[in-house]
Amino acid sequence: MTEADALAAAEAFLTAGAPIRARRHGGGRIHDSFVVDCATADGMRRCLLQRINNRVFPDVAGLMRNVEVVLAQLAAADRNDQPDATASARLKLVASREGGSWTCDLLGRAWRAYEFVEETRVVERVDQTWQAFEAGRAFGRFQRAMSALSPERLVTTIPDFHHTPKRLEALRRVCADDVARRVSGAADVLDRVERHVWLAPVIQSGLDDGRFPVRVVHNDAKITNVLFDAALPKAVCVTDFDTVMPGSPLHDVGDMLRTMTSRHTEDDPDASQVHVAPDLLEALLRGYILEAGALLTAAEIEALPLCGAVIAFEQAVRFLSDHLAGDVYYPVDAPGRNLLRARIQIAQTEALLAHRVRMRILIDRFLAEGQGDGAGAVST
Ligand code: GN1
Ligand code: MG
Repeated sequence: MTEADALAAAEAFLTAGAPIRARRHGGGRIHDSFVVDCATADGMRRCLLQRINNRVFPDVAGLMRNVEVVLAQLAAADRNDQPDATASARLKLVASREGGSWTCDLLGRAWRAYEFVEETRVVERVDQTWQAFEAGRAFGRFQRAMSALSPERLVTTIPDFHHTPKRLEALRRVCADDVARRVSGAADVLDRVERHVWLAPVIQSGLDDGRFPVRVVHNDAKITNVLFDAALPKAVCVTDFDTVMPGSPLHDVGDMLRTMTSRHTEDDPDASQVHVAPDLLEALLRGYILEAGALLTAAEIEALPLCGAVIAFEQAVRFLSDHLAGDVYYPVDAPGRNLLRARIQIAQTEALLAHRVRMRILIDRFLAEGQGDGAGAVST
């Protein structure tokens, strides 16, 4: 996929002005993303053009209907929210010339475009305490907005996406096949995965037996899916609605704990440096509970301290499976990259497990503060 392909594809959208240049954009592992400059009478306007990966999302029409429903729900929530609300409605799709929210080119490739959200930035590595607080608030606010949306309104774009036991079964199958002859070289990570298999059913069993309600959640609540203000210490909105589907808030909190409590990226090569930073942990939980604490049931609250370890474990299993299968899902810059990623995630799993008691204390404190004096309680 070249920048020239992207520029040609941009012509199919009603962009503000004429597309004149396309540059590859780093964000995301699944789609090909480009920033397209469009010349208008008032200067340059930009859009984010994405070639949708239809191997991962075969039902592109269903995916894009979901995105439209989610955007409409966010806009409605913003209208009803506080004046200083995080403006999720700033995300807008650019209509295609045919009037839809996406197009298919002559080669059968699916494309969509968003207006570029100017004066924002993505944080790859959380290094400031306020970033964890703001990101927790942003996803908490997102969950609150989605709480009014019935799960039946959305199609399931990827079945069993956070079904951790099925992810583990898939790993076992890839190990048995060993098509890429990589199992022996991954023995250390496989051993550590085995030690933590008890984590696999923790969230899923609660969904299966009805202890945890099924709700519309983001499902990819990682730090790089938050847009921060370019100048001010605040989050503007969350992005990437492709996996917004029925699930559990525990999946989202798990992804937040996995990606926002350590001053690391998923791609750092050195797993020995993985840690849970107490300031980030506290800020994240405080921000999230401030916005979404009142939504949760007693059973969900009970499970919160474990969900980060469950989702880090699941992500370790996914990276490891992909490594053993020969890097067929996640793009890599070199062979072995997915194994390094799996090592980071299993180290994160262990670090999060070691902080369970601390999390329980913090969660109970923030919930009590929210209910006690009303400060920070959910107020819509
Ligand atoms: C993928 O494409 P991106 O970066 O939004 C993946 C997530 C993983 C994540 C790990 C559809 O997300 O589930 O947690 O990578 N999305 C899909 O970085 O598989
Ligand atoms: Mg995603």
